[in-house]
Amino acid sequence: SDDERTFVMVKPDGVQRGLIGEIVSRFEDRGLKLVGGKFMQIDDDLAHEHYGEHEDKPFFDGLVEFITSGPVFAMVWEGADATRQVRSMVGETDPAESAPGTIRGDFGLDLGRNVIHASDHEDEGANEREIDLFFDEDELLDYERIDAAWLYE
Ligand code: YYY
Ligand code: MG
Repeated sequence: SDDERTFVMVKPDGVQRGLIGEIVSRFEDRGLKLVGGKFMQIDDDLAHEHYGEHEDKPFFDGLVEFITSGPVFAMVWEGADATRQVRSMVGETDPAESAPGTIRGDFGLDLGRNVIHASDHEDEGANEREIDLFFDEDELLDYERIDAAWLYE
Protein backbone atom coordinates (compact mmCIF):
# COMPACT_ATOMS: atom_id res chain seq x y z
CA SER A 1 0.00 0.00 0.00
CA ASP A 2 1.14 3.57 -0.57
CA ASP A 3 -0.11 4.83 2.80
CA GLU A 4 2.44 3.35 5.17
CA ARG A 5 3.53 5.85 7.80
CA THR A 6 6.89 6.11 9.54
CA PHE A 7 8.37 8.24 12.30
CA VAL A 8 11.43 10.41 11.65
CA MET A 9 13.20 12.94 13.84
CA VAL A 10 15.99 15.43 13.25
CA LYS A 11 18.07 15.08 16.42
CA PRO A 12 19.50 18.02 18.44
CA ASP A 13 22.77 17.97 16.44
CA GLY A 14 20.88 18.17 13.14
CA VAL A 15 18.77 21.06 14.42
CA GLN A 16 21.81 22.97 15.70
CA ARG A 17 23.65 22.38 12.42
CA GLY A 18 20.79 23.82 10.38
CA LEU A 19 19.95 20.57 8.61
CA ILE A 20 16.14 20.49 9.09
CA GLY A 21 15.39 21.97 5.66
CA GLU A 22 17.90 19.77 3.84
CA ILE A 23 16.51 16.64 5.48
CA VAL A 24 12.86 17.55 4.87
CA SER A 25 13.73 18.28 1.22
CA ARG A 26 15.18 14.82 0.70
CA PHE A 27 11.96 13.11 1.79
CA GLU A 28 9.79 15.56 -0.16
CA ASP A 29 11.90 15.04 -3.28
CA ARG A 30 11.60 11.27 -2.93
CA GLY A 31 7.82 11.65 -3.14
CA LEU A 32 7.00 10.90 0.47
CA LYS A 33 4.17 12.93 1.99
CA LEU A 34 4.58 14.87 5.24
CA VAL A 35 1.54 14.13 7.42
CA GLY A 36 2.80 15.47 10.77
CA GLY A 37 5.55 17.70 12.12
CA LYS A 38 6.45 19.03 15.55
CA PHE A 39 9.35 21.17 16.78
CA MET A 40 9.78 20.16 20.41
CA GLN A 41 12.16 19.30 23.22
CA ILE A 42 12.13 15.71 24.50
CA ASP A 43 11.92 15.31 28.28
CA ASP A 44 13.53 12.55 30.32
CA ASP A 45 10.38 10.35 30.46
CA LEU A 46 9.82 10.49 26.71
CA ALA A 47 13.51 9.76 26.05
CA HIS A 48 13.39 6.69 28.29
CA GLU A 49 10.24 5.44 26.59
CA HIS A 50 11.46 6.12 23.05
CA TYR A 51 14.82 4.43 23.62
CA GLY A 52 13.56 1.79 26.10
CA GLU A 53 15.01 -1.07 24.03
CA HIS A 54 18.51 0.28 24.78
CA GLU A 55 18.04 0.71 28.55
CA ASP A 56 20.72 -1.82 29.48
CA LYS A 57 23.32 -0.69 26.92
CA PRO A 58 26.45 1.21 27.99
CA PHE A 59 25.59 4.14 25.71
CA PHE A 60 22.06 4.61 27.14
CA ASP A 61 22.74 7.45 29.61
CA GLY A 62 24.71 9.45 27.06
CA LEU A 63 22.01 8.85 24.47
CA VAL A 64 19.26 10.16 26.79
CA GLU A 65 21.38 13.17 27.74
CA PHE A 66 22.01 13.95 24.07
CA ILE A 67 18.45 13.52 22.81
CA THR A 68 17.07 15.78 25.59
CA SER A 69 19.82 18.40 25.18
CA GLY A 70 18.00 20.66 22.71
CA PRO A 71 15.08 20.90 20.30
CA VAL A 72 14.29 18.12 17.83
CA PHE A 73 12.06 18.15 14.76
CA ALA A 74 9.71 15.16 14.84
CA MET A 75 7.89 14.12 11.67
CA VAL A 76 5.61 11.52 10.19
CA TRP A 77 6.15 10.64 6.52
CA GLU A 78 3.77 8.57 4.41
CA GLY A 79 4.29 6.59 1.22
CA ALA A 80 4.84 3.17 -0.33
CA ASP A 81 7.07 1.04 1.91
CA ALA A 82 7.87 4.25 3.80
CA THR A 83 9.62 2.70 6.82
CA ARG A 84 12.11 0.69 4.80
CA GLN A 85 12.66 3.40 2.18
CA VAL A 86 13.34 6.05 4.81
CA ARG A 87 15.81 3.79 6.61
CA SER A 88 17.68 3.23 3.37
CA MET A 89 17.87 7.03 2.86
CA VAL A 90 19.09 7.46 6.46
CA GLY A 91 21.99 4.98 6.17
CA GLU A 92 23.60 2.79 8.82
CA THR A 93 23.47 3.55 12.55
CA ASP A 94 27.13 4.59 12.42
CA PRO A 95 27.72 7.48 10.00
CA ALA A 96 31.25 6.17 9.47
CA GLU A 97 29.75 3.01 7.96
CA SER A 98 27.07 4.87 5.96
CA ALA A 99 27.33 5.27 2.19
CA PRO A 100 27.69 8.72 0.67
CA GLY A 101 24.26 9.76 -0.55
CA THR A 102 22.60 8.68 2.66
CA ILE A 103 21.77 11.31 5.28
CA ARG A 104 24.12 9.92 7.92
CA GLY A 105 26.77 9.26 5.25
CA ASP A 106 26.59 12.84 4.00
CA PHE A 107 26.25 14.72 7.29
CA GLY A 108 27.92 12.73 10.06
CA LEU A 109 31.14 11.12 11.22
CA ASP A 110 30.38 9.93 14.76
CA LEU A 111 28.02 7.21 16.03
CA GLY A 112 26.79 9.34 18.94
CA ARG A 113 26.01 12.33 16.71
CA ASN A 114 24.18 10.75 13.80
CA VAL A 115 21.78 13.62 12.99
CA ILE A 116 18.54 11.73 12.50
CA HIS A 117 16.28 9.03 13.93
CA ALA A 118 13.97 6.86 11.85
CA SER A 119 11.75 3.92 12.83
CA ASP A 120 13.45 0.56 12.35
CA HIS A 121 11.84 -1.46 9.52
CA GLU A 122 13.24 -4.66 11.08
CA ASP A 123 11.34 -3.99 14.32
CA GLU A 124 7.73 -4.95 13.53
CA GLY A 125 5.33 -2.16 14.48
CA ALA A 126 8.06 0.26 15.59
CA ASN A 127 6.74 2.88 13.17
CA GLU A 128 3.20 2.81 14.65
CA ARG A 129 4.53 2.72 18.23
CA GLU A 130 6.78 5.72 17.72
CA ILE A 131 4.13 7.73 15.86
CA ASP A 132 1.71 7.11 18.78
CA LEU A 133 4.37 8.11 21.29
CA PHE A 134 5.06 11.49 19.68
CA PHE A 135 1.79 12.47 17.99
CA ASP A 136 -1.92 12.63 18.81
CA GLU A 137 -4.25 11.30 16.13
CA ASP A 138 -5.54 14.83 15.30
CA GLU A 139 -1.99 16.05 14.65
CA LEU A 140 -1.71 13.75 11.61
CA LEU A 141 -3.29 15.28 8.53
CA ASP A 142 -5.08 13.58 5.67
CA TYR A 143 -4.57 15.19 2.28
CA GLU A 144 -3.42 14.41 -1.25
CA ARG A 145 -0.18 15.65 -2.74
CA ILE A 146 -1.07 17.35 -6.02
CA ASP A 147 1.57 15.22 -7.80
CA ALA A 148 0.31 11.91 -6.36
CA ALA A 149 -0.83 10.70 -9.78
CA TRP A 150 2.72 11.25 -11.09
CA LEU A 151 4.41 9.52 -8.19
CA TYR A 152 2.47 6.26 -8.36
CA GLU A 153 1.48 4.27 -11.45
O1 YYY B 1 18.00 2.82 14.93
P1 YYY B 1 19.34 3.52 14.93
O2 YYY B 1 19.26 4.95 15.37
O3 YYY B 1 20.06 3.37 13.62
O4 YYY B 1 20.28 2.76 15.98
P2 YYY B 1 19.95 2.00 17.34
O5 YYY B 1 20.76 0.75 17.37
O6 YYY B 1 18.47 1.86 17.54
O7 YYY B 1 20.56 2.97 18.45
C1 YYY B 1 19.88 4.17 18.80
C2 YYY B 1 20.89 5.28 18.88
O8 YYY B 1 21.82 5.03 19.93
C3 YYY B 1 21.76 5.46 17.63
O9 YYY B 1 21.13 6.26 16.66
C4 YYY B 1 23.00 6.10 18.19
C5 YYY B 1 23.10 5.57 19.61
N1 YYY B 1 24.10 4.50 19.73
C6 YYY B 1 25.31 4.77 20.33
O10 YYY B 1 25.54 5.91 20.76
N2 YYY B 1 26.26 3.78 20.45
C7 YYY B 1 26.03 2.54 19.99
N3 YYY B 1 26.96 1.60 20.11
C8 YYY B 1 24.79 2.24 19.36
C9 YYY B 1 23.84 3.25 19.24
MG1 MG C 1 16.78 2.02 16.36
